[in-house]
Amino acid sequence: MAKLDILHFPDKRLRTKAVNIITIDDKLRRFIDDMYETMYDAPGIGLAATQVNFHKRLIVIDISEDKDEPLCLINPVITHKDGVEIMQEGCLSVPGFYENVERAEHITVNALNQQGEAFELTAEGLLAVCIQHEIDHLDGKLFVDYLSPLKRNRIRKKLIQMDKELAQQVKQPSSTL
Ligand code: GNR
Ligand code: NI
Repeated sequence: MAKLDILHFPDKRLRTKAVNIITIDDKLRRFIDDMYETMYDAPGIGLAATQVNFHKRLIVIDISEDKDEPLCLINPVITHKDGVEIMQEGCLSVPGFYENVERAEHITVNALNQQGEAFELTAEGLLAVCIQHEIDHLDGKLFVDYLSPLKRNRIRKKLIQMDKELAQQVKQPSSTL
């Protein structure tokens, strides 16, 4: 198992549109395990492959309190949406920022599991929000895209500054200062 690096907004690679997965083999299953490790370690309730610079249609989710209900969706497609729900969202690719986003309240999604078997899932509440947030990632979309340009630009500038400082800290660890 390995923890993967998560890309941060405004990294252009987060704008890549992911392609469908054709072969579900042991190599992919090992990668899915790495995605779970990365998500649980972060910690987050979901992770899209796009966020770890792998541009295929794959997401992992676990919204359970005890972090024991892993859910993997390969090539997910939303076949039905209804209702409207506003929820405060965060994103591991936009660390430290939380804003209200409007999504569908109920969804039906079709996907493949880690064994390559097709399944259908209906979701509402946090799970529905999370699935829509993750599928957006696969399409190169981020929750900040739903905010005003003013808010988005403020977040962009702060994250560029934060990542610059982080890179400096890596070059000069406190022990050597
Ligand atoms: O950990 C996460 N929490 C979250 C909260 C509200 C709405 C969506 C999310 S997903 C996010 C993890 C993440 O960035 N997934 O792409
Ligand atoms: Ni996200």
